Amino acid sequence: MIKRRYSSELSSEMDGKVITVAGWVNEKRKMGKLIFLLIRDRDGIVQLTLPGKFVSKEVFETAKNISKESVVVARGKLQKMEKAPGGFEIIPEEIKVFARAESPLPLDPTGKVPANLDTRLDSRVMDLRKPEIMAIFKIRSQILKAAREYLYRKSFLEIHSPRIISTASEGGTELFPIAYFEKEAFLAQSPQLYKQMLMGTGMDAVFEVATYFRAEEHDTIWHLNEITAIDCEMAFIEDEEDILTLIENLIVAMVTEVKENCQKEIELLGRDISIPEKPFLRIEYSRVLELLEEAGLRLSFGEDLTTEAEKKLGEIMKEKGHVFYFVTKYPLSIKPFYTMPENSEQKLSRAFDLEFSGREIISGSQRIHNYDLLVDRIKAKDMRVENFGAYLKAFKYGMPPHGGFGMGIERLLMLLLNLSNIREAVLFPRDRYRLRP
Ligand code: AMO
Repeated sequence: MIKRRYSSELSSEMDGKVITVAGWVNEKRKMGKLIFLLIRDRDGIVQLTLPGKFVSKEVFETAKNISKESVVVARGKLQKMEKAPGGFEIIPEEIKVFARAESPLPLDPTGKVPANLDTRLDSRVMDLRKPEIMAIFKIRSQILKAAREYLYRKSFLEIHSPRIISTASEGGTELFPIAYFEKEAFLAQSPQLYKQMLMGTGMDAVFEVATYFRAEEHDTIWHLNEITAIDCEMAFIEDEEDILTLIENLIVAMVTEVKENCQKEIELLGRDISIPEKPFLRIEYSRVLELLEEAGLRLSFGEDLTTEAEKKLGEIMKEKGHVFYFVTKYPLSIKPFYTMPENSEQKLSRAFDLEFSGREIISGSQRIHNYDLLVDRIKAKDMRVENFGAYLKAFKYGMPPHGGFGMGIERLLMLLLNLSNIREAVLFPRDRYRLRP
């Protein structure tokens, strides 16, 4: 490794020390016999000051000819300088150019020239050089770390289920077919069937940071075709309430960690994050219909909440002081085949969603663990029982009561950071029209 210091490790108290820094030329200013190079690294910006009189001719010439965004490493004495970023500057004795950036640049990483999201995503590497854009991904990393740590503390086992599958897990239509030798195969929509099968093994609490592939044709600010999710399943639950409690604790742990460890990034984004209060409200689907009707929006029983309905509900909840709230007891008819009916009437289910300011970020349920009921429900959904042979087998020989959920990380980030488009929360998003970079 090249021995260097990050900008965050430097301060004016190191006055007089010889320091090595490395990064990209964020800006270059030339004023006669004086050149300023602003060097950007992962953590911030350091100013190199080159007074023609005090630096070697070679170093001065290198700085003079360097293009913006070139990669350099520089060694020199740190000096206190109030006007410079961080209150210090470095007078370089040596500057080495590792890679010269071509000009003009496809995108200006200083953000002085505004660009729309499509242009930014086309030049994503340049876009990610912007500190406020990189901040989103530092927060994303922190949020996943917090989730993992919380679940490990609660004795969940991290698993990896197949990403290549032979049967739909979430209903049938939204699958990406792939070429898999002579067989029919698809990219996995979720780990659903596998995490449930594991409940029959004794691994009674599992999670996966999973990729969902969804061949949905939506082209909205809320939808992606490749999604990252935290997918959990646990056995020996009493009912879905056990899962709701886990979710509350997990969300609070995740947001708390971000707030505590990402202050700089939150500031860069100009956001304010508050830690949600527990317990989150539980509100039954039928009550949601009543509230919506009072607000002038009529949905009939059995309809899923539309985007408009979710938004309206978000407004109603906001007035009542709720940011996160669970919608529970959904009609069985609109939930997947594996969902546990509320009772023998089979009208309601033990499925729920977690809403965050008018948008679903989690869905989950208690699952059916009885083999015969599961077969009935597969048939009731007009799905072919023979496609579920390996899955059903796990229910024949001892399956405990269980349940779980899937949490969309991009949706969570988008809402938490108030991003205007879900694509902002993915390094290299995949949508209907975007397969590159
Ligand atoms: P579901 O299909 O509701 O449930 O997905 C769970 C969560 O994943 C996110 N999500 C999406 N985010 C962006 N774009 C999409 N196209 C998209 N699709 C889903 C959402 C959603 O709440 N197997 C169940 C989970 C379970 O019951 O355990 C499932 O996949 O945030």
